[in-house]
Amino acid sequence: MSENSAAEYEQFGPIAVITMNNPPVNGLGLALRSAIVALVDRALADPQVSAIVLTGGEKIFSAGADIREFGEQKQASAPTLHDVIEVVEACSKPVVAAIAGACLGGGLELAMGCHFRVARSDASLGLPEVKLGLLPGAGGTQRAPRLLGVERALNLIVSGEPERAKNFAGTALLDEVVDGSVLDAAVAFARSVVDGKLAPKRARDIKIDDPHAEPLLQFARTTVAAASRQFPAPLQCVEAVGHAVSKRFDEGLRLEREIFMGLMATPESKALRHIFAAERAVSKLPDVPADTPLRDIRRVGVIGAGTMGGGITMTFADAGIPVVLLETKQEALDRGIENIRRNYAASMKKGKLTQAQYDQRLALIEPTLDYAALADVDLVIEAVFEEMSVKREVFGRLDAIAKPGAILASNTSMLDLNEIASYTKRPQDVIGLHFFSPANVMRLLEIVRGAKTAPDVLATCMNLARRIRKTAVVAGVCEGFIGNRMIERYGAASNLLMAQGASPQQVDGALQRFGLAMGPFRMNDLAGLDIASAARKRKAASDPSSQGRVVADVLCEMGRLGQKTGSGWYRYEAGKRDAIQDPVVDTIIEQFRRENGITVRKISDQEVIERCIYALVNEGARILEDGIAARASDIDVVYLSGYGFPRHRGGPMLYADTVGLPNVVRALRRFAAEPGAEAWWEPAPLLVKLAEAGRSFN
Ligand code: T1G
Repeated sequence: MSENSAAEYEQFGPIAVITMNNPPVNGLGLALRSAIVALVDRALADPQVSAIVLTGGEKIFSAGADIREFGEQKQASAPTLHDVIEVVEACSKPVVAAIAGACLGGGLELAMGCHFRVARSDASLGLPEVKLGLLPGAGGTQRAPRLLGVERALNLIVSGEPERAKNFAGTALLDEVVDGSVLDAAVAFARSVVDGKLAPKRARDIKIDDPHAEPLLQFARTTVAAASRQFPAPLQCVEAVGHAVSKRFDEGLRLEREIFMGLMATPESKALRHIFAAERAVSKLPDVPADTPLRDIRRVGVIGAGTMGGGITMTFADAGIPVVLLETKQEALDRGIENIRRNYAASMKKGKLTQAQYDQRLALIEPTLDYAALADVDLVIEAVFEEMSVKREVFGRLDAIAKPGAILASNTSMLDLNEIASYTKRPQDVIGLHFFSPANVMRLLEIVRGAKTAPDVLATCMNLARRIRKTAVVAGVCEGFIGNRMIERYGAASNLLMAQGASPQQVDGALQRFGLAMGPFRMNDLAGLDIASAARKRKAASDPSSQGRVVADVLCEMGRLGQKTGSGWYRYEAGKRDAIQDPVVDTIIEQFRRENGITVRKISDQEVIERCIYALVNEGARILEDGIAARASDIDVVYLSGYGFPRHRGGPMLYADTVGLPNVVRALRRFAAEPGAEAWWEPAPLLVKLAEAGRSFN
C-alpha cells in the first residue's frame, strides 16, 4: 500500500482502492483533492488495474468541502472539487464509491461523480449546504435530480437533511446497499463490473424526463419563498434544480457555480458559517485539555421543585438520567411533580411523547423530602430561592451530605458563585449551571466556572451538556454572567428610547423586523415585570446611584405584571398572547415624561436598532475584556440559543463586524455625548482598539 498524506492507495488484484484519509471528517481540502487526482491518474496509468474503488474507509466517506478553507485562496486552488469530480467522472476505468458513515455535501457530490455507488445501509447521505446559506456547488443540484428524480432531489437539497442510505435503495443513486464491510462489497462489485464488462455509468448522461417537473418546481418556489424570507439560499436551490430540468448539463453546472459563488458572498451565508464554527468552538476551553478525564455522572439530584427545578429535572429525565428531586415541604414537592406530569401529558397529547416514554421519564424521577437521598448522587443542582442566605444553608448541608467527588452546582442567575463555593470545604467541586426557563425547552446552558472550579469538573459539565442536548457556553463569575449582563444594557436602552419618544410597540416592532423573536417590551410582559422590578429595588437598596424609578415600576404598582395578569406594557385578551396596544400605558408614559422633564423627540427605527444592538455589543466587548467569555463567538452562541437573536445575522458580535466596528464606535460616541447619557454608552476600550486597528471581533 502506498501512503499519500491525504489518501492511501492499495491494490486488490485488478482493483485499485483509494482511501481518503483527512481526519476528522475527510474534508475535501486541497491536499485531499490533489491526492485523489494523483491516485486516480496512477490507477489509470497502471495496465494491471481494471477498476477503482474510492472510499473513506468503514467509518466515514466525507463530510464535504473543507469548511476551514472557505474564504481562503485554497478553496479555489486547483484541483477544485469540480476538477476532482470531472477527473473521476471522465475516468475510462469504472470508479465505484464505497460509502460508510457521513457522506455529505461535496462528499456526496464526489460520490455522484463516480460511476457506481455501494453504501452501507446505515450510512448518512445528505446535501446540507443550504444550512450554511449555500447550495451544493459541485454538481449536486445537477446530478441529484438525474439520479433521484426532481422531487426527491428537491427535498434533499432544500431541506439539507441527511437520510439513511437504505432509503435510497432501488434508486439510481445507489447500486447496492449492504450491511457489514462496505469495502469488501465495493471491491466485489467492481470485480463484477469488470467481469461483466459494464461501461462506466455517468449521472450527467441521464436525461430528466419528468412531466411533473415544472409544476413541482413552481410549487417549490412558492412554498420555499414563504418559508425562508430571510435566507436567499433555499430559493436559489430550487432555481438550480430548475436548471437541471431545463438546461444542458454543462450549462446547468455553470449556472449552479454562478449561484454558489453569489451565495458564498451573502451576509446570511457568512452568518451561518460563523454559527457552524462558533457552535463547535464553545466546547474548546483554552486551559482545559480535550482529554481531561471526566467524572462519571450516573445519577443527579435537583433541589427545589419550582419552575426551574422542575424543568431541570425534566431535562435529565429526558436524557434518561435518573433524578432525585428534593423539596422541603410535601405540598411543594407534590406540586412540582404534578407540574412535571402535566408537562409530559401535554407533550403526549401533541404526539411528541409516547405513553411508554411518559412512563419511562416519570420512573426516572425520585421525589424526596430527605437530604440523605442525595448522599450518592454524582451531581447536585440547586434551584432554590435567589437569596444568598438560602444558598449558604443549602451548600452547607450539601457539603456535609454529598459524597466525595460529587459536583455541587448552583442554578443561580445573578449571585456570586465564588461566595457560594466558599460555603463548602470543596470549592473545586462547585460550579454554576445556569439554565434558562423553561429549562426543559431552552437550549442554552451557561456553565459558570468559579475561581476554584476544577478543570475536570468543567470538562465533565461540558460533556454532560451534550448528553442533555444543551448548547453550553462557559462564563466567568460576574453579575449576570454573559446573557443577563448584556440584556440589562439592552433593556436600559429600550427604556431610554421609550422615555424619549418611541412607544413600546415602535421599539418592539423595529427589533422584530430586525429579526429578534420578540421585542424587549413583549419579552418583559412574558417574563413578568415584577421580577426585574424586584431586582431594581434590591439594587437601589444597596446602590443609591443605580437606576431610579422607571415606568415599569409604575405598571407593577398598578398590578400590571405582564401576560400573567392580563396586562403589562400591552393588554392581553383572556387565554390569548397577542400583545394589544393599551392607551392606559400611553398615558402613564406621557405622565412619566412630564414628571421627569423629558422633551419628547421623534426616534427612527434605525436608532432603535443601533441603540439596542450596540448596547449589547458594547457590553459584550466589556465581557471579553473582563475574561468572562473566552471568545466573541461564544457571546454570539449565547444570544442565538438563549435570546432569539436572528441566525441570519450570526449573533450580536458578528453583526457588529458586519456593520464595521468603526461605525459602531462612532454611533456609541454619539450616544455617549448626549447630555445626561449613562457612562456605559462610552465605547469599550477593546471595541475602540479593534476598530482603530481595522480588525473585527471574529
Ligand atoms: N469541513 C471541515 N471540518 C469539518 C467539516 C467540514 N465539512 N464538518 C465537520 N468538521 C469538523 C468540525 O468542525 C469538528 O472539528 C469536527 O469536524 C467534528 O465535527 C462544494 C461547498 C460530519 C455530521 O455541512 O454535519 O461541501 O471541533 O463536532 O457531531 O457543495 O460535522 O473537532 O476541531 O460536528 O460527529 C457541507 C458539516 C460542506 C457537513 C459530524 N458539509 N458537518 O458531526 O462532529 S459545504 C457539511 C457535519 C460543501 C460543496 C459545499 C458534522 C458531521 P473540531 P462535529 P459530529
